[in-house]
Amino acid sequence: MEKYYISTAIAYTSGKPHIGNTYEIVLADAIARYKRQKGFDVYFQTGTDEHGEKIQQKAINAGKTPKAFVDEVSSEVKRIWDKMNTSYDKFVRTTDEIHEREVQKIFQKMYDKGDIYKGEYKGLYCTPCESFWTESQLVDGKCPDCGRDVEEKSEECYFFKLSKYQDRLVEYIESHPDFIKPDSRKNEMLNNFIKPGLQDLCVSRSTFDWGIEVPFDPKHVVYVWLDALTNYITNLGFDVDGSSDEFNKYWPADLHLIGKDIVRFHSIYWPCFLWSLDLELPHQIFGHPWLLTNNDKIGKSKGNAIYADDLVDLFGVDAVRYYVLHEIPYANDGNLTYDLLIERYNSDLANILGNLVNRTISMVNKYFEGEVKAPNEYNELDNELITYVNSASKLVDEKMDELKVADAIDAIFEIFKRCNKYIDDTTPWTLAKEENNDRLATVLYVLLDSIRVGAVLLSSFLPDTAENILNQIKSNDQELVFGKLNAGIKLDQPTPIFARIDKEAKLKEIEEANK
Ligand code: ME8
Repeated sequence: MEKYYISTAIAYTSGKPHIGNTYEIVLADAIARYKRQKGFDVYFQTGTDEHGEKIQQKAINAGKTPKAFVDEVSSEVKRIWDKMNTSYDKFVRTTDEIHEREVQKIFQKMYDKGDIYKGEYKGLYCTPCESFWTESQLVDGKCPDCGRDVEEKSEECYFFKLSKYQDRLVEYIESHPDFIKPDSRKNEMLNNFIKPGLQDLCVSRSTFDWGIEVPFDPKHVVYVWLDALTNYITNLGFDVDGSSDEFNKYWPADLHLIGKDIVRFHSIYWPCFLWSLDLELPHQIFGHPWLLTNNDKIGKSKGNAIYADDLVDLFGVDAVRYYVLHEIPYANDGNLTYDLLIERYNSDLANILGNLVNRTISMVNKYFEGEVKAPNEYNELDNELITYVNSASKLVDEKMDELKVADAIDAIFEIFKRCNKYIDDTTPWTLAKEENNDRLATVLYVLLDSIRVGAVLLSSFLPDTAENILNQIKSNDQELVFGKLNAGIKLDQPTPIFARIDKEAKLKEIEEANK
């Protein structure tokens, strides 16, 4: 069985993850589930990034030890990932003993090899981003990543010889067009960061101690990005002295799914660290766009953060999954407001999907006492729908191969849209009135089995909804071709999915709750 290793970024344990962070795990989950459905042996890893000055400061502010603080936040992250019904195989923490031990061995190996050396760093430092910047990288004198103030800082530190790998990196990226995606991010990395010249990277800190100690110089802790990036290999069993079978099976990763703001760390530092360890590079780094709320960047400190668990309580898991998967285009930022979410919910989930399933099963009950009748001859109208249904799986594959998840969902919803139109065109109630039971049987069968194929395809994206629909039509047939539903089975009365939301009332309820 072909393997597929997918990872998300590991979330900072500086606070509760907002809906933007949660978008990433849901996106990864959809891809992981899709790959499993395609027969891949998937390893899906996520987790939390727990060291560094920022987190230490947060813990102090909260009156807690760093460890107690990160334990709490990490379990909150995990709780939300679970609430979103994500199917990760491993949740790693950078405070895991296996990780800490291996990071020390990695640092030692790089040092012994001559890739890490001791020096002094002077520069402009952004504490929230834990990054040093050069004057020319600043934007309006501020941190180019977060826009906050930077301060002059100088410290003794260990450097990683990034410069040594510059030519190899340019050559690699240029000869592997799929390594950094989307292309706009690749070009940005090459032209703005790599080609202008890579400076050696300060990979230790001595001004705080919440980190992994440098094994041969314990007043230093390992730079948080060297610590964090290696999560992709340590928990899987990479070992400087001989790695586990699991590691050898799954590495290199097929996809590191991360946000656009951290593509730089993954496409510059990470490859060079891996080369230093004589490891292969991951096949792809995909920098997804951001989710904005009210068209504004979400910031924990801005007070505009929307949290996934609150949304789930209001709308249900699959409605939230649907929104984030469908409304964030491949390369541009997406926007989330309660208003938009309710609109999408009503137009897509309630009207197109929920209503279709409900209507169809109701008609089977009304006209045939719940019995699924065998179809008779198909006419042109039937064949038109059936042809689309049979092509949908290929359309989804094409979109998913490019990680165009929203487009893949559109291709699936096209089935449901066409089913609704098919009901309008065939008017089953007229057939019933005319007692044209042969034709009515065919129409209802075409609808039911189109819904079945749609639901099977939907299971990577909205797993609970898909299961619910398949249960209601009493099918566990996973085949993605039309015509597999058994005739003769008896369906119960439908249980509605995605009941319409009264927008005004819901917005009022949210406003009250937020007071
Ligand atoms: O960056 N929309 O952690 P993090 C979409 N610990 N994605 C967003 C987002 C938004 N509004 N805001 C953040 C870190 N993200 C590091 C990663 S990996 C070795 C270390 C994404 O908690 C962000 O781009 O700040 C990142 O991929 C993930 O959420 C975690 O962000």
